[in-house]
Amino acid sequence: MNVQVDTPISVPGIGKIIEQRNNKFIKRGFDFKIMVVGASGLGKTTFMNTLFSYHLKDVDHQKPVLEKGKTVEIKEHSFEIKMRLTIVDTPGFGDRVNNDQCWEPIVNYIKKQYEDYLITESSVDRPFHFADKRVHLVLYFIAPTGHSLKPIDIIAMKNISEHANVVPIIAKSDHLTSEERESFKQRIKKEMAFNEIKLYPFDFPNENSVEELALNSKIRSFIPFAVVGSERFVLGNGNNKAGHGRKTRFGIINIEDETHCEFVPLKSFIMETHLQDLIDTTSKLHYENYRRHVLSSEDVK
Ligand SMILES: Nc1nc2c(ncn2[C@@H]2O[C@H](COP(=O)(O)OP(=O)(O)OP(=O)(O)O)[C@@H](O)[C@H]2O)c(=O)[nH]1
Ligand SMILES: [Mg+2]
Repeated sequence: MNVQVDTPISVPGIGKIIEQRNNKFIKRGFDFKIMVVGASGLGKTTFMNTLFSYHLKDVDHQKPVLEKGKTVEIKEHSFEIKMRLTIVDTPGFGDRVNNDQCWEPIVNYIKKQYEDYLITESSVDRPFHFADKRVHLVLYFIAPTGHSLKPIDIIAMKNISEHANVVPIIAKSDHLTSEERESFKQRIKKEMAFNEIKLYPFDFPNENSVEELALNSKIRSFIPFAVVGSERFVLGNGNNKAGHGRKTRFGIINIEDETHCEFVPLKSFIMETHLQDLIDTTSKLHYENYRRHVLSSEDVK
């Protein structure tokens, strides 16, 4: 993978900072684990295939990265592309009779990775380098209803965000007009603030530079990112370039065209501008909270 800083999320002076940060990081080699969560059939698997096809297709030009069709179990798929990338695909919410606690297997999975990490880290003969299997980013898929968040989304995001970096996205945003998309975004933002859902990115004013804080607030202006996924290549017409896209009755949606959806800024955010910060925040904030909680409850025993 080539981590070049050609970000559409531009903030003056940020390019050099990210480049230096990422270069150091890549030399060391690192693990990155991304998980997709949300209601059934919202395009989670398709979106991962879209996002990573650019990096992984070279291995096999034909096959999508993840198996197409309904996802029926939490499943890890690992790849070596300078970073050790793991995608965790999960079955959609809403498939079970009782969906009240549907976020629980997700939280259990995240905590299990912390538990394993803590055991390895605390062992007497711990290896100098060991695999980091913690989840660094949870992309939470919201249905493009245009109305408001569903109660299940609020409770799921609230619970998951206590343990990991959560970034919500509006799935299948080709179902919304530009106006609907904008007002839906604003409503979701308000509902998330009202419900005190702690979303990534987090500001650490003592550690972050002015540029990094400006970049975080730019990212917040996008959240929830409105995206479209596609495993297919479409030919361009008129002003459209060829690229990943969807052919609809009304024309072609090119997912890399920023007037169509926010795939490009989201890709840049995950793979370039915030890659290292996602890993650091997992370690310094979420894992640390877990560790403190576990060790302090052991003290009590
Ligand atoms: N219109 C539209 N359709 C999409 C989009 N992304 C995926 N789809 C279609 O939606 C259907 C479901 O896609 P999946 O990727 O299997 O959805 P999923 O969320 O992984 O589904 P589960 O694993 O069952 O939860 C497929 O027919 C996709 O082609 C999108 O952005 N827009
Ligand atoms: Mg799936």
